[in-house]
Amino acid sequence: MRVMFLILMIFVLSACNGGADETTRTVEMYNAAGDMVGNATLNEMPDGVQIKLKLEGLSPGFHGIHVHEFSSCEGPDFQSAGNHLDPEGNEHGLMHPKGSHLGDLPNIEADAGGLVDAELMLAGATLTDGKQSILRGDGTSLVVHESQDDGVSQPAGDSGVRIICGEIKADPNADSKSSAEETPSDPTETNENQDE
Ligand SMILES: [Cu+2]
Ligand SMILES: [Zn+2]
Repeated sequence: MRVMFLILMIFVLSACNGGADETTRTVEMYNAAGDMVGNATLNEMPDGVQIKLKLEGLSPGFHGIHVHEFSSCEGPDFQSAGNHLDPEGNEHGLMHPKGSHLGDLPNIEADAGGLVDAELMLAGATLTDGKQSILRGDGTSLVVHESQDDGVSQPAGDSGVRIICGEIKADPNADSKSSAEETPSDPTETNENQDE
């Protein structure tokens, strides 16, 4: 009886962990040279997804930032991320009368030292299921641009080239970078044993 209770508790606890993955997510951000330059923490909120962003190494001033449609950040140009996430078929820009894309965000500002410490809200989006989810399919990506987004020009606010990208993966364990912390269940998977 006690064993059954323990098994039940373990099941309940692991189910809770699974739920937590859908309401928060940490995204590693990489520059065009492939260096990790910060991270973004995503949190599910009643009116959208909150993005807490910390970056380094930018040019001082404003930079456009958007959620793009594919979970793929292949440098140096990050074209693999696709266009802005836009499930409703809208125009680009938070200031556009027929806007905006679901993935559109206000500009971020880097200080004189090139640092960004920002808190953004991706209004109307969710980390859970549905059309507005940024974890749809394989997921999406968070892309920072060289210049500022003017909020109205098509298709991307005239914000210039893509300089930093982070994959927002639907399955965070699918990437080898994030699964490296896990202990391999089979000893033959470790490098140490391969040359014996
Ligand atoms: Cu963009
Ligand atoms: Zn857009």
